Amino acid sequence: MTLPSLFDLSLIGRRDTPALEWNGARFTFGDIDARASRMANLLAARGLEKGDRLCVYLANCLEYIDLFLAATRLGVIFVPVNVLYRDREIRHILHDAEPKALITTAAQTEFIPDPPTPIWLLEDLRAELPNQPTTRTINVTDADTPAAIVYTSGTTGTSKGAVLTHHNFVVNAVNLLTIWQFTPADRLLLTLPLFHVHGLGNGIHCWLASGCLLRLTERFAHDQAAQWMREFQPTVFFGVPTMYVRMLEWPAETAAEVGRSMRLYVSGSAPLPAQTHEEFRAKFGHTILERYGMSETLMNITNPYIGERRPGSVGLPMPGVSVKNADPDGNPVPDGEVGELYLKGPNLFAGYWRRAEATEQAYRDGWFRTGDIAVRSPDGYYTLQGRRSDLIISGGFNIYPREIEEFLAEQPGVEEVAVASSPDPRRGEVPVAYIVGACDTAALEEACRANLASFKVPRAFLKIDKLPRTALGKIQKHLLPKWEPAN
Ligand code: MCA
Repeated sequence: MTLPSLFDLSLIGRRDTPALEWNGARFTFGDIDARASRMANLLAARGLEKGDRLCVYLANCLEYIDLFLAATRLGVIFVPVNVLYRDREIRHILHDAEPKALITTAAQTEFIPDPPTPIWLLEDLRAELPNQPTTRTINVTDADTPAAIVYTSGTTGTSKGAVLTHHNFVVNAVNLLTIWQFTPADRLLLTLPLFHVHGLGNGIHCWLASGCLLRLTERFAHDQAAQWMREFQPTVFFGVPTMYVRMLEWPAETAAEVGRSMRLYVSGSAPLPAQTHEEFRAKFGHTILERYGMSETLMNITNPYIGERRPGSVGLPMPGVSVKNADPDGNPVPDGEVGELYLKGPNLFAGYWRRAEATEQAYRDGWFRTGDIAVRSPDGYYTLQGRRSDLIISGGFNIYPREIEEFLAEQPGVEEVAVASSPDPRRGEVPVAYIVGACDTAALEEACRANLASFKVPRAFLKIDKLPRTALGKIQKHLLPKWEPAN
C-alpha cells in the first residue's frame, strides 16, 4: 500500500471530522486534504517531478504537513533537514541528495551555505497556496517508491541518507496502530520535531492512519507543555526521555491532573533511565511504554500495550520483525548473553542513498546490523546494553563524536582532539571536547556554533597534554579525565 492510499482512509473517509489543532486554529481532514492538493499543484507547477528530491529545512509548522503529503502524492522524495543544522551539515546534505529545491524561511537562509540548490521561501509558498486548485493528483502506485531520505549521522563522520519507501512507512504505521491500539477517539499531542522519523513516521502517520485528533506544536517547550496538556487533554503522547525528565519537574497536582486523561505515554530515541520510569509511574500514575527504533528501520521492538512494560527494557519484537542477537561472527548467542541486534522485516529501508558499499556493509547474510548491543531474557524481552560505535544521544538527537572531532581538527592550533560523552541529568548525555595544542578554546566554541547544530557544540573544551592511547595508538576515551559542570 502507498502512503496516499493509507492517508485517504482519514483524508477522504473522515472528511468532516476535526483533524488538527495548530496555533489556535482547527482543521478537518477535508481541510488537510484540500491543503495537500493545493500544495501538490503548487510544487508541480514549480517543476517538481516524481523522483526529484525536495529538502525541507523548517521547524514544525502547518505547511510541513502540506509539503509532506504533497511529496508523497507526487512521488517526490522528501528530505527533512534538522532545523538546528548549520552551514557544514546542510552543505553535505545538499551535495549528497542533489535536491531540486530547498524550502526554508527567510530567517533561516542565513544558515545555508552558498547553495548549489534553488531556495524556495516558505513565506512565498504560503502566499501562493490559496490560488492553487484543489484537484487531486496521485502519481505513486508502487509502494516500493522512495518516500523520504532521512540523513543519519554515520560512524564515518559524514551522514548517510537512509532511503525509506512508502511500504516501510505504511508497515510501521499499521503496526503501531494495532499494537498501541490507536482509534479515531484518540487525541495525540505531538511536540516532537517532524524532521525525524519519531515525529514524522510515528506521529504524523499514526494520526493520519487512525483519523484521531492531533495537536501539533512548534516544539516541546517544557514551561508550556503542562498548559497544553491541561487544555487539550491528550490520550497519547510521544516523547524522548529528556521530555519525561522535564515533566517530572511539574507540581504533583499538575502531573496527577494530566495523567487522568492520558492512556499512553511512549518513549523512544534514547534509553529511558529505569529511575525516570519509576518516578514517572509514581507521579503521573502511568507506566511509560518504551520502544526501540532507528531511522533505517523505523520501529522494531516495543514493550507491550497489554502486559509487562519492563523498566530498562525495550520489550518484544514488533509484528513481522525478526530479531537475532548475534556474536561477532553473526551466529546467534544464547539468552542472557550479550550480542549485536540484527534485524529482518518489511520495515527495513531500501539502502543508503547512492552508497552501495555502505549499504552492503550494513547487512550480513540478509540481516541488517543495528550496531546496538543487547541481551535477550528467557521470556523474550530485549535490553539494550550499549552501542558498537561511540554514538552520543543528547535530548534524543544523535551525535557522532567523529564528526565534531574532524571539524575541530581543522581549526588553528588544534593538534589532537577527542570528543567523549559526559552524563547529563536532563539531556542524558552531552559531548565534551578534549584538546591538545595551543589554541583558543573560546574561538573553538564560536567556530562550532557557526558550523554545527547547537546540540553538537561541546559543553566544555578541556585542554590536556596528551590523549590517552593504547600501544597501537588507539585513543582510550574511558581514560580521559571526567568533566564536572560548574554548577
Ligand atoms: C530544540 N531546539 C529546537 C527544537 N528542539 N528548535 C526548533 N525545533 C525543535 N524541535 C532548540 C532550542 O530552541 C534551543 O535553541 C536549543 O535547541 C536547545 O533547546 P532546549 O529547549 O534548551 O533543550 P531541552 O530543554 O534540553 O529540550 C530539547 C528537546 C529537543 C525539546 C528535548 O532536544 C527535542 O525535541 N528532541 C527530540 C529529538 C528527536 O525527535 N529525536 C528523534 C530522533 P537555542 O540554543 O538557540 O536557544 S531518533 C529517531 O527518530 C529514532 C529512529 C527513534 O527511534 O525515535
